[in-house]
Amino acid sequence: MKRDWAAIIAIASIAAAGCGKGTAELSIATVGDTMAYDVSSLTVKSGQSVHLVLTNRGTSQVMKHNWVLVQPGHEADIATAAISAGEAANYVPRGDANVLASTSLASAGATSEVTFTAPATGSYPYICTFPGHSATMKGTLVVTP
Ligand SMILES: [Cu+2]
Repeated sequence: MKRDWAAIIAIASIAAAGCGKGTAELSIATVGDTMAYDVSSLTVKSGQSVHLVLTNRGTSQVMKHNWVLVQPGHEADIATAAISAGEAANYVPRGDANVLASTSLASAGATSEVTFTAPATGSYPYICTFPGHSATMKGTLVVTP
C-alpha cells in the first residue's frame, strides 16, 4: 500500500511539472498613478504556461490599465486598434492575431490576470492599451528556449 501511494505521488508530481518547465508565476504592477509598469522586463521559457497578475496600484478612478502582449513591431497598430475596440472590450482588439495575450482592465486597487502559453523563443513587447498609455507603459517579455 505504501508503495502504491509513492507511485501515485510520483505520477502526480510529473503531471504538475508538465514537460519540466512548470507554470511561470509573474507579477507586474503600475507605479502608483503613473503610466508606467514597475517591471520593464519579464522572462519565461518557450512553451511554458504563464500566469501573470497585473496590480493597479493607482488611486485614480478614471485611469485603468491592462497588460497586452503583442507581436514585435505591432505596438503602435494594436494601441490604435485598441481605442476603436473601446473600454467595453478592455481596449483589446479581439481576434487580432498580433495580440498574443491580454488581461482585462484593472481599476485602481484591483488586479487582473491572464494565463497563456509562452510563444516561440524571442523578445515580445508588452504594452498597456488604455488610450495614451502605450508610449510609456511598456516592457519586454523575453522568451528563452
Ligand atoms: Cu495603463
